[in-house]
Amino acid sequence: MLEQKIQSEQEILVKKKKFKLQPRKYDLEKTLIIKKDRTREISEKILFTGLDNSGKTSIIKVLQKEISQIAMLKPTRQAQRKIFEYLGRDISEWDLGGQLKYRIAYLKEPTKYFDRSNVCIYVIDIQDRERMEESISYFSDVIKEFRKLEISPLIYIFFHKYDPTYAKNEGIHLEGLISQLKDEIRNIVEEEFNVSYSNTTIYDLWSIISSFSDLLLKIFPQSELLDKTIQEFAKSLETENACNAILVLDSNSLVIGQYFENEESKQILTKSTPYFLTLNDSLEGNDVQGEQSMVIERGNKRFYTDQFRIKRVNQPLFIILMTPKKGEHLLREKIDSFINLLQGII
Ligand SMILES: Nc1nc2c(ncn2[C@@H]2O[C@H](COP(=O)(O)OP(=O)(O)OP(=O)(O)O)[C@@H](O)[C@H]2O)c(=O)[nH]1
Ligand SMILES: [Mg+2]
Repeated sequence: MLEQKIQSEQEILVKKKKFKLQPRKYDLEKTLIIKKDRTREISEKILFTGLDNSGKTSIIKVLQKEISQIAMLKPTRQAQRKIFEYLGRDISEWDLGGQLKYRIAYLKEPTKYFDRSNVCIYVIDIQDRERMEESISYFSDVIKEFRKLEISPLIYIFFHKYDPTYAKNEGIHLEGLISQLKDEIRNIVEEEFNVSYSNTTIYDLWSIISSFSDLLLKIFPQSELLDKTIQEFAKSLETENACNAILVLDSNSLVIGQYFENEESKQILTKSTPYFLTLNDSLEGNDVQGEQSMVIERGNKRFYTDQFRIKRVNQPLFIILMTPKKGEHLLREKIDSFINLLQGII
């Protein structure tokens, strides 16, 4: 049933895609570009921008699993560009150093820095109240450049340095500041841009990984279908195995899909995930699907983990399922058929 439904949705998606990509007959050049792009994969551009010292490079270091380097960071000079792979697609990540001299330079040459951006992550240091006005003013400048370039990238505002102890001590004052900032941002972008907000901190790695994964899933065309598949699979298990949570991650620990029955399950699984990944990495295996699987029981929970490969991606993907311990063991075939479905979509 599930497989059938997913298949028909997949067909619809393929049809939609075909329809969209249908080149006009007389436009030979366009046809060639489309063909080239379909084999080479279109590269997406993600901008990290905001004032100096707001934490942009630190966020990137978390995403690159180079956390130990955060303590030694120096201000970024000009724009630093890196390419990384997400589900077989090349994504270029631009870290725009935020010192005033660089900000002035970017605004002078907007085409060079801002053009063709698919996503703009604007980082605001919420602990630096003295520079709020400056930060909002620069955000407004960046939006103006997007308007001039006639592009409307997805805007992600990271209210950064939302450290657990700071947030606890500041309480409603901090929430007040954030809602005031949201109002100002809404006035600047009006209806033209799609804006999302996240509270992030390097003291909660998940806050960064999940926000970044969320935006990648938005620019990844199959995301809706992928998400549906995971939700449906989780629900199909409910009666027999009562699945509490599922996470599918890539080799950079970025989330490809997720399901959480409730907040408690989310907390348990997201906090324990780094440990499962470390355990998995430290055990040798021959990389055959199923051979890397682990079942771990602790308290009243049971965790199933496995690694699997998909054609377009060089590195293996990782899946973790959490169920109550009291239920029956999950059948291996169920996990295998779920992995097969994912392979079909990704
Ligand atoms: N308390 C706290 N400090 C952070 C956090 N993230 C980064 N920092 C600190 O903020 C400072 C600036 O971080 P960077 O990542 O270099 O800032 P940047 O935005 O890249 O700065 P430029 O490169 O000059 O534009 C460093 O001392 C970091 O350790 C956070 O979540 N909480
Ligand atoms: Mg930097």
